[in-house]
Amino acid sequence: MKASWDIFCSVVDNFGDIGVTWRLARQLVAEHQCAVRLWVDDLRAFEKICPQIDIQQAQQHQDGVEVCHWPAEWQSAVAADVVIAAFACQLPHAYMEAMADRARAPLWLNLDYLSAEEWVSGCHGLPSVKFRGVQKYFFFPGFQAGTGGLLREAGLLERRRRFQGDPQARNNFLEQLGVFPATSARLMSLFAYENAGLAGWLDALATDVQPTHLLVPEGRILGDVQRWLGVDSLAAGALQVRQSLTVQVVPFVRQEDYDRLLWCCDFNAVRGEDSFVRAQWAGRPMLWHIYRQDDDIHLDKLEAFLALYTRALSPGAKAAVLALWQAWNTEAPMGQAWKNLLQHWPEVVAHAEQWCLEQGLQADLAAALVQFYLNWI
Ligand code: TRH
Repeated sequence: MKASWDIFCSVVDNFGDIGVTWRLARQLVAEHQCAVRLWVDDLRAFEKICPQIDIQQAQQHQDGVEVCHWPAEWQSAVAADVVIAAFACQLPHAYMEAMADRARAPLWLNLDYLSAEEWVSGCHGLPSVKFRGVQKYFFFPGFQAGTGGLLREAGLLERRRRFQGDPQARNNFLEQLGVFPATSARLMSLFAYENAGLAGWLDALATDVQPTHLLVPEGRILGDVQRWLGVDSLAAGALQVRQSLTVQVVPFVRQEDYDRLLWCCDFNAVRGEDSFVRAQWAGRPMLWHIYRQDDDIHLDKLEAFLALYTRALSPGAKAAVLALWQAWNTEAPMGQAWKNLLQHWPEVVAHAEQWCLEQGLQADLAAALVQFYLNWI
């Protein structure tokens, strides 16, 4: 019989929590024939990345996943064989009782945040707390051997390469978004939190000899874009030209289309956790706006990732990548850092594909979870 999986997702903010769990749920169904229930407490956030969700329905099926609204007042439910608490969310007490009441205890996992820090491989798979004899385990995604790996659907990289090798597919996709970049333009996407460093970067793009067409999905960075452009409001469809720079606001699209957007671009600025991983699978140069945490502990995570990511670069290219990522994440002036990166462009382009290939050799996170379960039973 198929193993049953319950994934609990509490949307803390933005779209990363649901972005990750929705991807995982679909992949467990499609590639591992698991019966998956995804419990989400905020269907509106879900609807943004998956518009076919009916936010009025407490229970519905999407892509083979049973999507359930996680209500504030928990209704009783039978516990599954495998229970995943995403990003350390607290399960309903009654559900934990149901886990303990099962004839055979379920496998209970905390799916943690993604980090490249070294301690992660030491903690991955370790036991955490117990509830009435039910043991919880830490499960850490990661970039290195000994971690749970990264979410990556079967055939993703092949699909991505086919798309990138087919100019007609790219044009058709961009056309649907109303995007018609000049052939000489560098196409870039910008998905980021508010960032005071943006103005200096846009200045550098506007005065560059090569034109840039910058796609900005509707979201938190728009205020900074507006201020730089000197306009009062910007909505999807808005297009503004300043010297060499064309800025175009694009709608927030479904998750699959955001992947295509990343695949189309020559450079992607991303944020959080999920878009960060998807930009790596796009195989194109990128810039990460890491989610800010108290006491600047996010900067340690940033350093840890940069140490891995830049390991194979020449000293000059490495210094340029480090300077750009550090400037963006400390809201320091970006202009000179961007110009320096352009000096190393061919190397940075080749490296993005190479990094993607290397990461693609790891077992993916869904497969690692299923293996963990098989080893446990
Ligand atoms: O939205 P994020 O900032 O999400 C998170 C949350 O803040 C979370 O609490 C935090 O823990 C985590 O970051 C680190 O960034 P992220 O993770 O990249 O999620 C964005 C999701 O939105 C991702 O699944 C891609 C999707 N997306 C679309 O589907 N369409 C779009 O147009 C865009 C721009 C994104």
